[in-house]
Amino acid sequence: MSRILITSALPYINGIKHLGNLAGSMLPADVYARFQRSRGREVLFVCATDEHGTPAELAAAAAGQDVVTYCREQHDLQRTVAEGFGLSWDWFGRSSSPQNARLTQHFAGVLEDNGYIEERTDRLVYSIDDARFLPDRYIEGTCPICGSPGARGDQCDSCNSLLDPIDLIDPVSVISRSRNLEVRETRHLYLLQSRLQEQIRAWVDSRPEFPALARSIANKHLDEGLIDRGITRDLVWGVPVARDGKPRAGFENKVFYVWFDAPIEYVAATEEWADALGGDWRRWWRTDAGADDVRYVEFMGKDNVAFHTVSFPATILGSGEPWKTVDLLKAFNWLNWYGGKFSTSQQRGVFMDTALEILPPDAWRWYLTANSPEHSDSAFTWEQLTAAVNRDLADVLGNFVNRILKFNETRFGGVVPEGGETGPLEVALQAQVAARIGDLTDQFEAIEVRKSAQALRALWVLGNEYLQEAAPWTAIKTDPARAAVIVRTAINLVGLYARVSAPVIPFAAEAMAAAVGEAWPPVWPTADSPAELARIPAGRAVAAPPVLFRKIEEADVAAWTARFGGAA
Ligand code: B3M
Ligand code: ZN
Repeated sequence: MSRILITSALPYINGIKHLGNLAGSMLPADVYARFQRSRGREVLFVCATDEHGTPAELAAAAAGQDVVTYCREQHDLQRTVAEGFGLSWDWFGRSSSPQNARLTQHFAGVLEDNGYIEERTDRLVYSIDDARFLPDRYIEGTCPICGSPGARGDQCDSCNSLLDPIDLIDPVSVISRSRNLEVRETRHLYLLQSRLQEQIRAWVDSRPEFPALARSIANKHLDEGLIDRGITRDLVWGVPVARDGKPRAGFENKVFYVWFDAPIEYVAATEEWADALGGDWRRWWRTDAGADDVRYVEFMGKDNVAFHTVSFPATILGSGEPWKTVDLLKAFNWLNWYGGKFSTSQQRGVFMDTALEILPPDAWRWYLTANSPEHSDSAFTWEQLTAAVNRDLADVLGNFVNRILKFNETRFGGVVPEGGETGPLEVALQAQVAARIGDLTDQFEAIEVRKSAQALRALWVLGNEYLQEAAPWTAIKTDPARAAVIVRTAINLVGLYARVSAPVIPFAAEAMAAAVGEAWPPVWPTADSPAELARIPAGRAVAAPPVLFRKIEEADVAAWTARFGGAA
């Protein structure tokens, strides 16, 4: 499989995302995309803002903007911070695109033709004071399943259950806080997931690459029995309920539910990309157009897994059309924030925009990769962040790079020296480098995020160990030719580090590559470590980069704690 399609969960449009969102979908997806590109694979990495539904309407109202303007502005803001973090999407689309409207209406049409959509009369919560129905997040109350207060109409954040607004205990309108609510009848479209139960189970079973977290969430829903879901809402902002340009009678004031059209945007974003840049989107998504040899990998937080293992597959499989489905669904747990969760609604934690005000992107990328909420929840702490930056990046990697390039400047005039033959220390180094590159490659391939970081750090450590043992500062006094071999070898390690570190810390990696004249974008090294450590030839001018990683001081932590909270 030489082509890889990568998507990360589409960030909601309602504001800049927090570091938990970054750590649990966008960042690991980007690391994987960068790794696979450097392996020479054809990669298409798409994302988009998820713009429909009640969260968008509510956030626009809170911002005093019309929803169209709000979404356009927020999309641009999210794009800017994503660029700041180096997220290398091939396309960052919008679920409000015409492509998505067309595709969403198409899927609904064929699903209905195939008997998987029917119109039902619903009994829904209507707010008399607001003169409207209250779908999803327009209503709050006590969770009927776990009893926690503040559950939203569509989902309980405490127990992660998907909810039906009508089941909420003691409900209240989010618009007016009115409790003057009643149940009224209205017509809606239902996706008959119950009829697709066995097909979806067979499909999940046919995905051997699903990691445990994704599989267990899928099986939990399948074992409980799939229920039919309303896929339209009484809202104005969304994909109109229409077919072939004709609005559906009785549905003129309704739109498709945001979770129906959002995953379809993965496809539509690819179409947006093709329309804008002249690619062929079918080649990535239609198995009748070549997508059979695409490997499709999705990244998301665990709260999104049910939608991607049950609801979206219901759409795809129910269509009976030859669509590509996900091969590997990499799900993440939560990054917690000091005794609770990061929270967008409560502005608790550090958000992507403010994060970049206090530290460069690579510091965050490294910390969030090394401490990824991968196989269990992980806790953000300023101490761990400090350790990751100061010890790993500054002391291990940055120090090595600077030390050797500075030494080369003072002793060899900044030109890679020729010297004599490599000796036993270099042979031993080559063997270790080969083993560790092999391990790192395996961990990146397996999308073992934390283990990738460990393997990368293990490679960095080799450089300092080698310098410690080889001691070029001693050799230079007695055996300059020997010192030259050490320096040349260590400079080659810098070049190698630039290439293998690029998926995780692309900015520093590019600075390192530039320092030693390595090509960019980087090419992943082979297992032939003698050759990999002899790429940078004698005679090339190299220069120490400006400080790669500034250390975090105690005063920084004190200032950040005061600004963002989070005391030990
Ligand atoms: N926007 C949920 C979230 O932001 C949602 C993901 C959509 S993926 C198709 O967590
Ligand atoms: Zn609950």
